[in-house]
Amino acid sequence: MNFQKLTPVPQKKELLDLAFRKARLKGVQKKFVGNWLQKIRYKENLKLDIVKDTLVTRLMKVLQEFPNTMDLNDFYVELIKLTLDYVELKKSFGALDWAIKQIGKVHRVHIVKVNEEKEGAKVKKITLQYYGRIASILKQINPQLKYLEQSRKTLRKFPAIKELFTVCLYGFPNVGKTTILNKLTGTKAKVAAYSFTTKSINAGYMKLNDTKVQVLDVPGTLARKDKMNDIELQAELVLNEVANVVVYIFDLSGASGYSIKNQEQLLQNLGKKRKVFPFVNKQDITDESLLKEFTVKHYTLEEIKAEVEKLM
Ligand SMILES: Nc1nc2c(ncn2[C@@H]2O[C@H](COP(=O)(O)OP(=O)(O)OP(=O)(O)O)[C@@H](O)[C@H]2O)c(=O)[nH]1
Ligand SMILES: [Mg+2]
Repeated sequence: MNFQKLTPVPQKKELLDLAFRKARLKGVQKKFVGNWLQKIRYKENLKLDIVKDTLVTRLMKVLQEFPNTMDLNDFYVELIKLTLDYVELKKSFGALDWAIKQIGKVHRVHIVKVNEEKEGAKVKKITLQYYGRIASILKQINPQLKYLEQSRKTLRKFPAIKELFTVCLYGFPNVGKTTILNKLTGTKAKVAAYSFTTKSINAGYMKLNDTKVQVLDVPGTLARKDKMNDIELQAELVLNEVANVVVYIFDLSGASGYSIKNQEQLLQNLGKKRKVFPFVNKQDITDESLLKEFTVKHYTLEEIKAEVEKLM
């Protein structure tokens, strides 16, 4: 699923401006034949059609583009539930559906009116009434259009996760997860000298044994289950739903600001559900004595790659 490509959800004003402008232009451009009353009727019929078609097409496009949770894998369904109001989202789709049907109804009613009206001057009034009804339908779904656009902006930040063998880089903020991702996969994700640089999940790919392996860099977590923010919850979700292997990154240098004890605790919290390979980063700025005293069995990146190859 490619959430990045979702087009912005058009809002009430934009939709009305577009539909009415198109109708006006076509009404002026097109030559109509017949007597005076017929010409007016044709012209107003055309305007009514254009407004309906423009709006219905746009609203349908929103419905078609948004992901259907039925087609998504568990990871994305969970992520949607964590980051969006799922009920509100469903309601918004319902509201758009309702609007599409309403527009169709109002269109049919006014077409009949236009074709039955005998006085030319009144035909134009019917079009104006129609515009009013259409505007009021859109006004009613405006909160939902807003919610969908807000949701799209959230969805756009979802990682594009593929169904491949997956290595997950995990550890406290600022320990160097993104740096390792870039090293392993040659991606250029943002690295910075302060915590919480990574605000969503970065993905990169490397080849092992001629097979593409997905490497995910998940945002630093403080591991307080009760107080986790959306991003931290995303990290948990990746660990539970997607990761085949975890590379747990230590920073013993003190630069990241987390004690070695806390880092060991977070490693233990990972449990034994999946294979975890500890890696000690920032060795260039770490006291040699600390490295010597460190008792957790750890691996070099080359060793980790070799271990992963065995597990694939
Ligand atoms: N000296 C040294 N600095 C490193 C090393 N690896 C990473 N850094 C620095 O540590 C800082 C944090 O690195 P990131 O890769 O952004 O860390 P992160 O774990 O992704 O951080 P968050 O996304 O905030 O959780 C940056 O300033 C890096 O340049 C290393 O091996 N040696
Ligand atoms: Mg990072």
